[in-house]
Amino acid sequence: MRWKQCVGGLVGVALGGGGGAALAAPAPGYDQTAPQLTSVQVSPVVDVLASEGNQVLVDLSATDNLTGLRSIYLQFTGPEGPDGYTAIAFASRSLSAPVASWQGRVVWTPNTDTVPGAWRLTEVQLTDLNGNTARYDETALAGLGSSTLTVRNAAKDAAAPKLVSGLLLNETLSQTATLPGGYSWLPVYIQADLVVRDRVQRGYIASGVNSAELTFCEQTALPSGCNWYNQFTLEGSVGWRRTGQYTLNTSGAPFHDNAYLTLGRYELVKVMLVDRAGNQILLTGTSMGGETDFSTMFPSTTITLTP
Ligand SMILES: [Ca+2]
Ligand SMILES: [Ca+2]
Repeated sequence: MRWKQCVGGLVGVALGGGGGAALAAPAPGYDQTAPQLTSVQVSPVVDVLASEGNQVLVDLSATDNLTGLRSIYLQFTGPEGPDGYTAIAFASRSLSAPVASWQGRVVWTPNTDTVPGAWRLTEVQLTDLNGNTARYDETALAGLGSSTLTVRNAAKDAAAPKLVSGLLLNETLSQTATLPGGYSWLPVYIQADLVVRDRVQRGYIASGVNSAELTFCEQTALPSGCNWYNQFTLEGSVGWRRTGQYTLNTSGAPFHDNAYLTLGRYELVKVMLVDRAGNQILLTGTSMGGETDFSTMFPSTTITLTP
């Protein structure tokens, strides 16, 4: 077994035959040298909604000593997406015949799901017909031309939904209530409607509201104003794509889900909204030290649990 160091630090391995016996040396003149990148140029701006200029064009020049350049692989790194992960994209090209000297183009086509913002070409790999691979990182690429670009994508939803208003459909719930006509063990639900807005732009279905969660907690004299041992939530999801303004129904069964709940007055303290692109916003009520005054959006913000 023979280890060899390729350009850019990638380690490759060449295996000989012989079932573990001493390996034969490569034939004289055997190509063990990876291709070399001599220049790189990335188109600086791409707009995914443009009819022209919606592709990232990467112009490259490379050479190889003997067997010839066979394939090119590119990796792009973008901004952090709404899911909290850094966006990554790839492009590659195989040449129909290996060449000793090559000038050409590799294309990456971002789409309406691509995270907009500043992107970088962070890796180029060149492989010759013998499998020797040269790997160029971001630092090496910066010395060979241009490697940064901007992706414009007005179709990508990067904004969290907005809460317009809300209405608590029940303001009291009795511990001994039963569902009319139902078995005694069936839960009795509390419901709230939320009017929520999520964007539409340029005729594209951007994202749309996906789900909401309301948290109520028992009012206490604690400094936080909230007894977190006594809380319940109402939840709702849209189930299909709805953009623009939409009334979302949420519900929960306080006594069924939390048998330990004490009776008394519970205050709406948090609203979480999530859209289909994963953007989310957590609104915290002023009673909890937050910035959202739910009393300006809801006619009433309390639910009372009674005997
Ligand atoms: Ca070579
Ligand atoms: Ca949105």
